[in-house]
Amino acid sequence: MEKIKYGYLMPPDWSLHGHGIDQLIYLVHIFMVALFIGWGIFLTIALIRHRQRPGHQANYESATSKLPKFIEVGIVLFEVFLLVGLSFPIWNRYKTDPPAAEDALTVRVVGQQFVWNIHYPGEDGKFGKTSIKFVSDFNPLGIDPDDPASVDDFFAVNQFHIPVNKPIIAQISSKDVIHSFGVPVLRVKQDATPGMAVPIWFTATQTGQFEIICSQLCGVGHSLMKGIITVDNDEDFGKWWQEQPRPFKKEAPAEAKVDTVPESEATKG
Ligand SMILES: [Cu+2]
Repeated sequence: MEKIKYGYLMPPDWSLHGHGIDQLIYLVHIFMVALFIGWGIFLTIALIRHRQRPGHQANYESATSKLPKFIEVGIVLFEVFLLVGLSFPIWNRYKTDPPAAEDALTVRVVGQQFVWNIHYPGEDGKFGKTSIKFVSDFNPLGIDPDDPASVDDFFAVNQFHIPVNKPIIAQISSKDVIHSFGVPVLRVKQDATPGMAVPIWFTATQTGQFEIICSQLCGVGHSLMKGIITVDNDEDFGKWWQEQPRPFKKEAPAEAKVDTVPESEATKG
């Protein structure tokens, strides 16, 4: 995988929705720098002007200037504007307007100490049922092998392939502790909580291989909990999709066996 050079600024943004998030982050940084410089100047003036020296006595009456109060009120108003005026609309646009399921690829992303399991629904678009009783080394997601919807399902561990320029709906969940599904270049971050499947959606605009990182301290192997998200063009994605083995496909169709039963036996009873 080619190493992404993040540099000193933000990682590159290769998502459709990330622009607003980046703008907000930059704005908050500018605001914080302004606050830092302002408070630094205030502190320096206070230290020099009110230092101890002969012939000066402390004044126990508080300052009468209204200026600090106005500045404080101004800061509070600006923070309210950041939250209500800017953050809420971005959140609203990003979080409350899911793409139509027909236009999107829906996958399940299930965190586990310390890997990411990706469950694809196969051609029928339906996920096979899952249950804890089917979980094994070969079936980490516990997909029910007898559910008809499982036949074309497949899963991948730490390898998340998606097509470029297509909306992806990812149901984020966890098998054990709280993880957090994070893809910096797609501006995606969502906690993975056991017992919950939280849908998120995003559209990648650039092909390539990027890092999935767990963004929530989840145990001793937390720092190793990295996956790779591969954004393919449609052709490569189609090829990859076809190549994936379908572990729950029944090799011998049931009809073939019926043929071997003598007709007299089959019609008995
Ligand atoms: Cu984790």
